[in-house]
Amino acid sequence: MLYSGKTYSPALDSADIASFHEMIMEAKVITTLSHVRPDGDAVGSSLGIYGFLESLGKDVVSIFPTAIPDSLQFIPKKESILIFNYAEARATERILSSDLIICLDFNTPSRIEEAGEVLRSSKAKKVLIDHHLNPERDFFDLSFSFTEISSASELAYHILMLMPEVEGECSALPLPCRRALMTGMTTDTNNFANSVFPSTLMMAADLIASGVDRDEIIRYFMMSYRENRIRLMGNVLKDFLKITPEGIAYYIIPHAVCKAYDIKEGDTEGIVNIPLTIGKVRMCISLKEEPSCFRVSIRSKKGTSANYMARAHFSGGGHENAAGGKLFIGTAPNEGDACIADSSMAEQYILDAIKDCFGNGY
Ligand SMILES: [Mn+2]
Repeated sequence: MLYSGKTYSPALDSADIASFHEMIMEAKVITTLSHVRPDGDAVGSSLGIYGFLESLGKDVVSIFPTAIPDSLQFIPKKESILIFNYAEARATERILSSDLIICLDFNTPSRIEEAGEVLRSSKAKKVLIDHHLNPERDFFDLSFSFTEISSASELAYHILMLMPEVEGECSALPLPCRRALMTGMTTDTNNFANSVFPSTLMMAADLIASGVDRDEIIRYFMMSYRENRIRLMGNVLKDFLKITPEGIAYYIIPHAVCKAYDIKEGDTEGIVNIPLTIGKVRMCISLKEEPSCFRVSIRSKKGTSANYMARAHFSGGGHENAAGGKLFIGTAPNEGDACIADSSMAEQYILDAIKDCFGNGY
């Protein structure tokens, strides 16, 4: 007997899908917008939606608040991308003159810095496609927000599959669009290591069957790092990683070390996952020193909440087992100066945060 096939997808409301489609049809100028320091999911979900809209003949531009890392330069048409920080006037004008803005892979305008302020003052219809906890639903005209899903790219995929132009046949989407969605999902799951659901595997199966080359994606995005990144990883794991008796791993990467290894934006990503492979480690907290603050990245195993730690102590948040934030701690040389990040103060702060979380029966 032939396997009849079964589909898995998030519980998307058909009225929401219909209203999203109607917004697309009515809009002349459409913009996709994603988060600061865009990762694979931000770029993948944006270019996935972009590809679909372009195939409908829409005037569409993708905006990212800050630059896209070199490893993600799989952009179909560079002229259709705007980086807010580099082209602020044009990006502002675009956000303000759009009829429809599709926000991908972030949950509130506050997460995207100045671009968020412009977004708040835009009269465009705003649609959210996201998988983070605690979305600011009231801000959006329509929200597709699910946390039981691998990535914004996967959510975008399921939404696109329900568009009347696609009707569940993913090969109706242009190949670069399918490739972008597959890339976003693959990077956000850390190559199927976390947040994988039946719907995720179904998406992967359909995309591979439709001709998306997964090997090429892996080679391009997970096997083309610079040597310096790996050398830095070794240094961090050997010299900076500490593990508390509670099973919390943490490290602070000093700015001078990043400089010595000529580390670029995105190069330190992924190091935070490595200590989690140690049996006794339940959570890993990564701090990277920047001139006036520490960039914080937290990963945890099931049963320990990275999101709680990020929200309670690092002015951030994200997902239950993957979250981020910032820590402003240090001393100002003179009153009114920006403070200089101080590593020993930061270490004490981390230890207090761990004590606080675990002391409260967390
Ligand atoms: Mn994501």
